[in-house]
Formats: sequence, C-alpha cells, structure tokens
Amino acid sequence: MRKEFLDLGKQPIANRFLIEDEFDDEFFFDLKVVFDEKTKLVSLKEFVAPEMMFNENYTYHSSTSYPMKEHFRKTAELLTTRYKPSNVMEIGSNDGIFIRHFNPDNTFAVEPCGNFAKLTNDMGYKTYDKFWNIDLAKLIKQNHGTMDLIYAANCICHVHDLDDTFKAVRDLLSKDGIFVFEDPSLLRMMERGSYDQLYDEHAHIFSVTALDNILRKNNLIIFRVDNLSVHGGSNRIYARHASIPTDLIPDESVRNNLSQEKDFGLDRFETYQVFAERVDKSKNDLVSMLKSLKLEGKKIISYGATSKSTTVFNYCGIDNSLIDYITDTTEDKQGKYSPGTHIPIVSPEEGFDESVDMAYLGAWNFKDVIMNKETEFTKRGGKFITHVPQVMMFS
Ligand code: DWN
Repeated sequence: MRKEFLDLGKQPIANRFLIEDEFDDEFFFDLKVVFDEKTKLVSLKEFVAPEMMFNENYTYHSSTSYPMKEHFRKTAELLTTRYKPSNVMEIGSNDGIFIRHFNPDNTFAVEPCGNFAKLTNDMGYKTYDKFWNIDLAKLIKQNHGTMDLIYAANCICHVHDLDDTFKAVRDLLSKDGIFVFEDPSLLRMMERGSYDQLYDEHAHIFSVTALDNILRKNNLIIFRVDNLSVHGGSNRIYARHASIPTDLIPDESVRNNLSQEKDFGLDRFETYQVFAERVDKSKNDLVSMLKSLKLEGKKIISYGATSKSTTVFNYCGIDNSLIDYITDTTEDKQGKYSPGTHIPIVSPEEGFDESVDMAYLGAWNFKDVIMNKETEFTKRGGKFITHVPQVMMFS
C-alpha cells in the first residue's frame, strides 16, 4: 500500500526554463510523495508524462561541470578495467559524457531527448532516440546482440515503470553481463534534509532496500553498492542475472547498505513523517532568513539554476521579490526565467559582480567547487546561503 507523507505543493516542469511568452500556459502538477509499504519504494504520487520533460528542448548538459566530466571518465575507466566488457550500452546518454570514453564500434546509446541523441549520433555512437522499454530492448538485441555492460546514470530513477525497465535490461544483458546504474540516495536525502531531490523527473528516490526487492522480483540481483558523493550523495548499484551462477556474489557493501538503511528506519513510514516535519521547518527558516536579509537591504542572488532549486522556490514561494536573479553557466538557460517563480537567469559574468551580498546555493551539490572558485566573493564579505543540511549562512 502506498502512503503519502509529503506535499510540496504545485510544481512546474523543473528543467523547463521559460521565455516571457510561455508564462501564461505553464504546466503545474501536485508534487506529493508516497512510501510503498510492500516494496519500501519512495515515489511521486503523480507522475508527469515523460514527453513533457524529456524532449528536444532538454537543457541539462551533464558536461557543463568539470567534476561530472571527471566522475564519468573515472567511472568508464573503472568499469573497463574491472569487467572488460566487449560491448556497452548506456540508457540516458545525455551529451555523451560517459560513452565518449568507449569505442563507438561497440558502444550504443538510448536517449529520448532529440537534441542529445543527435549530438551523440554525430559523435559516431549509434543512439536510439527513444524511451527505454521492452520493445526497444528487443530491437537493440536484434540489431547488435546482447550487451556485456548496461549502464545508466541519473536515469533509472526517472523511469515510471520499474518492472518494465528491469525486465528490458534483463532481456538485453548477456549471460555474464552486468547492469550498473547510479542515482541519488534516499538515505543521503533523508540525512541531509535535501527534499529538493524531489521534482518531476525524479519519479523515485531509491534506497538499496527498495531496489533489492524490485530487482529480485525481476530476476536480477545486486552484488555490489558504491556510495558516491556526486549529486548530493548517490548510490552506484551493480546487478547481474539472479539465476545464472557467477563469481559475483553479493558482497559486504550490499549488506552494509541494507543494514545502515534499516538502522535509519527507511523501512518504516514513521521515519518519513518525521522527515516531512523537517521539510516544513526548512521552508519556514529559509523564507524568514531571506525576508529579514531583504529588510536589511541586501542583494540576494541564486547560484545555479538547478532542477532542485525549482522545487525549493516553488514550495517556499520564493520569487523575484526575495531573489534578484539566478546566475548559471549553461548558455541555454541564460536569458530565460526559472520554472514557476519566473526569476530571471543570467550568466555569472553578467550577474555575479560586486553588488551581490548573498548567494543562495541552488547547486549546493557543487559547494566545494563553488567555494574554491568564488574566494573573491567571500573575501569581500559575501555570504552563501543553503538549506542543506539545515538553513544557514556561511563563507
Ligand atoms: O538527474 C538529474 C541530475 C543529474 O541533473 C536531472 N534530472 C537534472 C539535473 O539536476 P540539477 O539541475 O539539479 O543538476 P545540477 O548538476 O546540480 O545542476 C547544476 C547547475 O548549476 C547547472 O545548470 C550548471 C550550474 N553551475 C553553475 O552555474 N556554476 C554549476 C557549477 C558547478 C557552477 O560553478
């Protein structure tokens, strides 16, 4: 049974940055979050149609940040050295940040955002401009045979029907093949109070506990889990066929993650009720802080036009009266407005100048990188604001 524990109000498409003409017919949905007592899966109560989010106008380029480029380079190196796959397929290849480290002759990709599918096809990687499902898995198997490594980053949590997704993976995976995927960790979200991991694209936030249940049901088994620092804390899950004997037996990392999650109470509804109270407090604290800084006449901007900040601004009702504008390095976002709250977005060159007193960290997951880069700002008295793990100001 699915039980609701959190209501983040009316929310727009998190990554749909707008021009003024688009304000009037903007789409909103109810962002409510549920816990499934049976599988222990945390999901959005109402899913948004995938075509509305993932299409040829998708603006999130994984390669815009150097740390993510490095992350995927190292991941590709590690998986190649450790498992020596003879062929590779990525689900949700975005701008090719991961596949670019493999030979195009035996590397394939699936990417429903037409702009990115075109990009990676042009790079020489056969990219299927479609949503991942059983039919597509059949087609790929017919065209290229089974796959030794199926990889996905920040993509499986976007998929609504997990049973269909995992069945499709199982059908395409070679006998000794491995399925590796990474997504934000539910445990880290709960520990850090980072409720802004919840937005339209994130249909689910995974615990290892829930994935263990759902993968087993689909005849796949987790044999290893890596805890990663990227995107505010993620888990990389390694799975294989459950019914084919191999050397890859579930190791200590699986047991440790399952027991840590049990200790935290991720298998109990009450834990989520406590989290909801913390989210409510976070909203009140952030709004009061911004309002009192405004009364003192401070200029506050937001650093990074993220999907996460779409959730925060719409849930907390933070608009242009509290945040003057947002700076972001992504050209496709500049000159546009934030979803729902319509705060203007400019380049850092244009907006991150001496007049800025405070910067709310929309991209709090890049805190260290940003702090290292913006020493001039903090030296002259500028302060950053975040809500993770609690609302605070720092420099
Ligand atoms: O799963 C998803 C994750 C991986 O990425 C997607 N559903 C959408 C997206 O989520 P996000 O928008 O919250 O991602 P980021 O990576 O936190 O976005 C960072 C944004 O901040 C980018 O637009 C780039 C910008 N940025 C900046 O302006 N200056 C980033 C850095 C590091 C900077 O110094």
